Order: sequence, then structure tokens, then C-alpha cells
Amino acid sequence: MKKRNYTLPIEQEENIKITKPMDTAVGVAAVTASLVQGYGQMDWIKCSKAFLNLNQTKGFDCPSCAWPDPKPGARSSIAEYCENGAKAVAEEATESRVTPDFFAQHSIAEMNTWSERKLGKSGRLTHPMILRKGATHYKPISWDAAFKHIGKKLKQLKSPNEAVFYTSGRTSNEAAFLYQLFVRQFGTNNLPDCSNMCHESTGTGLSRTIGIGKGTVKLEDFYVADLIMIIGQNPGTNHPRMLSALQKAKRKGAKIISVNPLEETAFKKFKNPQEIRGWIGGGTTISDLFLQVRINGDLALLKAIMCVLLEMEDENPGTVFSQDFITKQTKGYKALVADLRKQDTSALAADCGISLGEIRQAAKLIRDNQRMIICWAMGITQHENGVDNVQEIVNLLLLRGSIGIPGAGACPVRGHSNVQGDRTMGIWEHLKPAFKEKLESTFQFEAPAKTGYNVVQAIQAMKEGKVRVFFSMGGNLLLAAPDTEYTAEGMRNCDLTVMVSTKPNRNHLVTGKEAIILPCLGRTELDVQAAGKQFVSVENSMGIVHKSEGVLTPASEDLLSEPMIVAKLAKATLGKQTKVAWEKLASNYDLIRDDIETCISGFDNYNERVRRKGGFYLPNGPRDQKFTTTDKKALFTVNSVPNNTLKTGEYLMTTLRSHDQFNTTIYGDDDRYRGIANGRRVAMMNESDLKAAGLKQGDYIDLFSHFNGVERMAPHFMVVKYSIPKGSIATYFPEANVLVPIDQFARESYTPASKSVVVTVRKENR
Ligand SMILES: Nc1nc2c(c(=O)[nH]1)N[C@H]1C(S)=C(S)[C@@H](COP(=O)(O)OP(=O)(O)OC[C@H]3O[C@@H](n4cnc5c(=O)[nH]c(N)nc54)[C@H](O)[C@@H]3O)O[C@H]1N2
Ligand SMILES: Nc1nc2c(c(=O)[nH]1)N[C@H]1C(S)=C(S)[C@@H](COP(=O)(O)OP(=O)(O)OC[C@H]3O[C@@H](n4cnc5c(=O)[nH]c(N)nc54)[C@H](O)[C@@H]3O)O[C@H]1N2
Ligand SMILES: [Mo]
Repeated sequence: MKKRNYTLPIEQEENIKITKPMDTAVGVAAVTASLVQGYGQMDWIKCSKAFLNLNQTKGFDCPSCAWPDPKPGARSSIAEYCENGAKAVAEEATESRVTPDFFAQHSIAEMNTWSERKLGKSGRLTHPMILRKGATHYKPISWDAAFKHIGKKLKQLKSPNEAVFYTSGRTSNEAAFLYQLFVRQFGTNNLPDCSNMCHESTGTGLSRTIGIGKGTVKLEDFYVADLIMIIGQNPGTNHPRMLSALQKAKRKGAKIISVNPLEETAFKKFKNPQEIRGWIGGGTTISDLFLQVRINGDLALLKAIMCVLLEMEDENPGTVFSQDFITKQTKGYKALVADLRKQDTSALAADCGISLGEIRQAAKLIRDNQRMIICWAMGITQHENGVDNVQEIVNLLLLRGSIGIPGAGACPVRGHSNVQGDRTMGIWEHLKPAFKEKLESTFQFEAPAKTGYNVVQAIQAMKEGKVRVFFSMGGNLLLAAPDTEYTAEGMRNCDLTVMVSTKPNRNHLVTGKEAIILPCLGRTELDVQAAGKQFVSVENSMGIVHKSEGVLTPASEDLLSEPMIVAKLAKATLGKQTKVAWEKLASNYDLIRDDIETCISGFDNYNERVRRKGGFYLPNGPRDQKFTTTDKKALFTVNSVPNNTLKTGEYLMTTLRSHDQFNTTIYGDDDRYRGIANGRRVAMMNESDLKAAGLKQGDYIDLFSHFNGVERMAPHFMVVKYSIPKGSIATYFPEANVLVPIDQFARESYTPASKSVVVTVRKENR
């Protein structure tokens, strides 16, 4: 059996403190001194300027999550931000700097012993740096030399497919469009992105069933919804501003059902930090029905609910299912009903761990409330059956006709602030024929037709030695990807790895034979080019495109904007091969937007409309019940229930975000709402499992996963007794990523199954 083990360093032994999980989610009202000192080390004046401009019509888009701003077109004058948005801004606006001197003082070997948190806290990168073959330290390099070097390496490849160009979801529309254009002119579709590990299952499932890979609701729908289901999502931590929308919905009478193996604090009570009554009142109870589903029990649960609804429909035909809508607008109803009739509802209930009584309660709420929104995030997408999960959600919406009417629809809640926009701009390993033609006719070149690598395939190709150059537009693939040790080997196999980054991360330390860091402007910073001050644009989780304009003085004079980095790289690499006026485009983003308008539908009058207050909404057929599938109908699908049977001693492990992180950026070591402080190497377990295994809270265990002949190990996790279904374990991402097999991912979408990893545990021998 092959063995893999990678342990993220910690500075010193964690002194983990456990208290009761909190009953009320309450953000921090103002940017308090402690928040600023604790998270961002920025000075007060700068801090106030940043926060006054966050999510304002004239300011910058919050670099944290993709939740939309309230009232597009008339954003409030009070800062619209949340505690975690504040942390994200503070992290970027820090006063600390990682200069050439810093790199001269600290070797790669030394920095590799630092925790991810310490690395990030070192500060903002100020200068392009190169790690030469065999060197122990990064050395400064001029921008020109860096581009020349990367361009030369790219040109030397036997095939353009020996290079991989990754993107993380903070990249703006303008940078993303230029980037994919460069990559395709270079000759490959190897454009994996963080979306592959995130909502790809959503894109795949929704495209097939309703014809668009995006949600169908807008924020205003929340205010007229009668029922909101929140499945596999932790909004209190990851989309805190969503709680204000839920609170408003509740005040207007909506009911909320939450489905989660953990009773997250957000589902209990919420006090709105942005209103005075939030401080004095008792808070709003968010969830009316909490269903503590087993990990990956969602499909069984949804099916069980539909079985009960079918019984109700049989009793009173035409009162439960939206027969008129089903006949006119859908396909596949009969097959779905036939499948439901074959199911044993009690077996489904046992499978998902929810009682028949609660399933009936949920079914009744659904029967009585047609204006139903279903929200979901990573608890749904990151399983082998992630696409099936999404399709099962669509089945439920279609049965009730709860799509394309006000207050109802599908609401996948996106992660990174512009992950949806990047995909709209063509960051994708697939190149659709229509877009290919547009690119070719607009820019006079022949684009590659062959589908490129997604994240999993890219890492596998790197590991197999098929990739020589890895280029990364933001992100931290090493720690975000599954199977950390395997991914690390893939990185080390490359001749050159290049990271466009704002702050140091592990990807700068576990590198190809040579490595280059290209430091870029952040979202919060002024972006002045030859044509004057520039702004960029982003698309939020609900398909609204709006502008984002930085205000802070850049962290260093040597930073380039992401569009300019792409432009200079394209020039250095493509030379006479290209007819694009790269630097002219990167000097005036209006020109990039003009090209986007030519190539991508929905962007008519881009430059004019993006300047309007609140931006504009992209076309979305299903929102108006115009389904854009091949036969113009919404599709019911038959999805089978996954087999989650565990052998004795096995557990199903899910990997979560704590309250103090943004993906691989670790702000601090506390998970305030869950009552976990001072450390991240924890394994949340059910009380009866602990007894059965002879463990108690405070014990340390090693975790193992076995898959396809490989044993993976993650040592030293403190056991925490937690309210979680039997047979389940929850750990934090990225510490537990080493256990996620590279070759276990969602069918069709390739999203790593990081929310259902079969593990065993062993009490630590110390
Ligand atoms: N502050 C902050 N904000 C963020 C991020 C961040 O790291 N920090 N990340 C951003 C990104 S990129 C994304 S994609 C989103 C992620 O947002 P979320 O999807 O909310 O993030 P996760 O912590 O991965 O877990 C989601 C929830 O799924 C539950 N869950 C786990 N397994 C299952 C399951 O099998 N079934 C069900 N029903 N639930 C399950 C977990 O208990 C958890 O409550 O947030 C974005 N916003
Ligand atoms: N086990 C497990 N693994 C997961 C997940 C999970 O739930 N469980 N979630 C997955 C999900 S949903 C996602 S989206 C991925 C995230 O994967 P990534 O997007 O690759 O990771 P991030 O941690 O968001 O990237 C952080 C880095 O981006 C850089 N950065 C920040 N701002 C900017 C900027 O403005 N420009 C540039 N160029 N760089 C910038 C900084 O240097 C920082 O170190 O992880 C996935 N991995
Ligand atoms: Mo994500």
C-alpha cells in the first residue's frame, strides 16, 4: 500500500479551548480596534477609508464572498460589509511588507516551517521575485526579465498543452477575459480554476436540467419568498450578509428549513449588527425546521420528501404538484414519479438519518408554500454524487413549479467574489464553439478546440510529468486541492511555477525547479494606467455585473495590475504571433470591455451600463421560465441514492471552513460560533462514537483515508465532542486536505469529494 502524508506546519503546540457553540450569530457592528489589530495590522485612517468605500457605488467590491449587495442601484450610505468582509479587507490592506530584504533574510526551508497564518501575516508582496534552480532564497528580478524568462520557457515547450494556467475567483472580468484570450492564443484550453473544486457540480447539474449553470433568483426574491431551504451552507461564517436577507424574509413571514450535519449558529438566532434593534432585541430566530442530516444524506432526504409529496398528490391530485407547469414546461416527469414509487420512504429516512415525522413536517411546509427558494453551497457539491444532488434539488423545485416565479427558484450561493464572472469571461477548460468563433473572428487567430485540463486532471498531468509550466492567476492550488502530498509532487515536477499573488502562501514554497512570484494590485487599491484611473467589474452570485474601484494607495510602487501582467506576458510570449494590442488594452480597461461586449452575449453597452448605479443584470432565461436546454424544457432526472455504508471503525469525514479563514488564508485560530478556540487541528465527533472508540474530548488522534490502494495520513487532531450525526467527523480545510483522494470526485463535474471522505482514526501514541 502506497502511503502519503503531508502535515501543515504549526508554530507551536496548539492550546485548543472548547466552549459551547454560540446560540446567536452576530457580526461585529463596527470595525473595532481589536479587529483591525488582530487581523490586518493597518492604521486607523487607512482603515476608515477602506471601510467607507467597501461595497459602495463608487468604491470597491468586497473581496470576500459573492453575496449581492442590497438594493442594486441605490446602495445604502452606511457601509455594507460584514465581519468577515472586514477581515478580508484588513488582510489585503495590511501595513506589513514582504520585500526583497525579507526574502534575503528567510530561506525557503525556513519559511516552509511557518504556519499558513504566519506566512499570510508576513504582509503584501512588493517586488517580482525568482527562485532559481537549486537556490535556497528568492532573489529580486525585474518585471521585464521575469516576463522574458516565462515567455522563453513557454515558447520552448513541445506543445502548448504542457502548460497549465490556473485562476482563482478574485480575478476581475477584465483580467479574466484578457487571460483566457492570451492562453488560447498561446494554444491551449488548460484553464482550470477554483470553480472546478467549488460549484462545478452546480454548473453541470443546472446546465443539464434548466439550461443555464447559474441560479435563477435575485435578492428581491428573498423578500417575497414563503419558504427558504438552506442546504449544505454555513451563511453565518461564509456569507454573513445573507443573514440580513434571511432576517428580512423572516420578518415578512417566510419559513426557513436548514439541512446540515451541524447545527450552525446562523440557523439559530441572528442579531443584525447594522441595526440598532439588533443590539438590544433578542434577535431573530432563523430556522423553523433544522434537519440534522447525515453527511451526504441529502439526496436520500430530498427523495424521501418527494415521496411524501407524491403520497399527498395521490390523495388530492393536482393540489401538490404543479401539473400545468409540469405539462407545459418540463420533460421526464413520468420517469421521476415511477422512480419515486419504487422507493421505500422508511429506508430513505434511515439512510439520511432524519425521522419520518420531520420529513413529513418538511413536506408539509413545501406543499403549503410554492414561493420556495432553495439555497445551497459546498455541502451539496463536494461529493461523488454532487451533480446528482443538484439535479435532485431541481426536481423538487420543478415538481412544485417553484422556479421562474417571484420569490422562488434555485440559489446556489457562490464563493469567491468573482468566481461566477470568471466563468462568464471564458475561464474554463472547455471552449464552446460559439465563443471560439467569436474569439477567432474578433482577434484573428485559430483557437484550440481540444478540451483542456480541469483542476484534478491538471494535477494528475503534473504528477505524471506531462506539465512543464504551471502559471497561477491568484489562489493557492497546493492547499486548496485534494491530496496535498500528491499535489505537492505535481508542483515539484514542473520546470517552472509562476504565481501572481498579493501575499505569500505555501504555493511559493513548494514549487517547480524554478519559481517566480509576480506581485499584483489588490481589489482595494487605486489602479492608475496610461489612460488614467481604472476600475474593474465583477459578477455577483446573482448574475449582476457591477464596477469595483480601488481607493487605497498600492502596497508598493512596483505592483502591476492583473490585466497588465497578462498583457506583458502575452507580448513576451506571443511576439509577432498576435494581432492584439495587449498593452493598449491593459492601459484602458474600457477597451477590454468593448472586446468583451463583442464576444460575450449579455454585455451590450457594457461600458455605459457598468457605470450605472448598481450595474446590470445578465440574461437568465430560466428566471422567466424560458428554459435554455436543447429542447427548451426543464428536465426532471432520476438520481440514485449514494451508498454511504461504512465498515466498523470507519467514519465519513467532511471538511469545513472555520470562522477565521478565507479558504487557505487563515486570519486567526478561532472558530467563534462553534466554540473552538486557539487551534485548527480538531476532529469534531459524535459523543456515542467517542465512547465506542474509547476516546474522549481532548484526546489526540491520527486520521487515515484509504482509497484505490493508497493510505493517506493526517496526524495529530484533537477530538472535540460535537453535535454531529453518528459515524461522522468534521475537520477543517486545508489541514485535512491531505486525506482527500485526488481520484475521488463528483461524476461529470470532477469536483473533489472533500465533503465525504471515508476515514479511520487511531489514538495518538505519545
Ligand atoms: N469568511 C469566509 N467566507 C467565505 C469563504 C471562506 O473561506 N471564509 N469561502 C468562500 C468560498 S470559495 C465558498 S465556495 C463559500 C463556501 O461556503 P460554505 O459552503 O458555507 O462553506 P463550508 O464551510 O465548506 O461548508 C458548508 C456547510 O456544509 C455543511 N456540510 C458538510 N457536509 C455536508 C453534507 O454532506 N450535507 C449537507 N447538507 N451539509 C454538509 C457544513 O456543516 C457547513 O455548514 O464561502 C465563500 N465565503
Ligand atoms: N478540503 C476542502 N478543500 C477545498 C474546499 C473545501 O471545502 N474543502 N473548498 C474548495 C473551494 S470551494 C475553493 S473556491 C478552493 C479555493 O481555492 P483558491 O482560490 O486557489 O484559494 P484561495 O485560498 O482563495 O487563494 C488565496 C490566495 O490568493 C491570493 N490572492 C488574494 N487576493 C488576490 C488578488 O486580488 N489577486 C491575485 N492574483 N491573488 C490574490 C493570495 O496570495 C492568497 O494566498 O478551495 C477548494 N478546496
Ligand atoms: Mo469556493
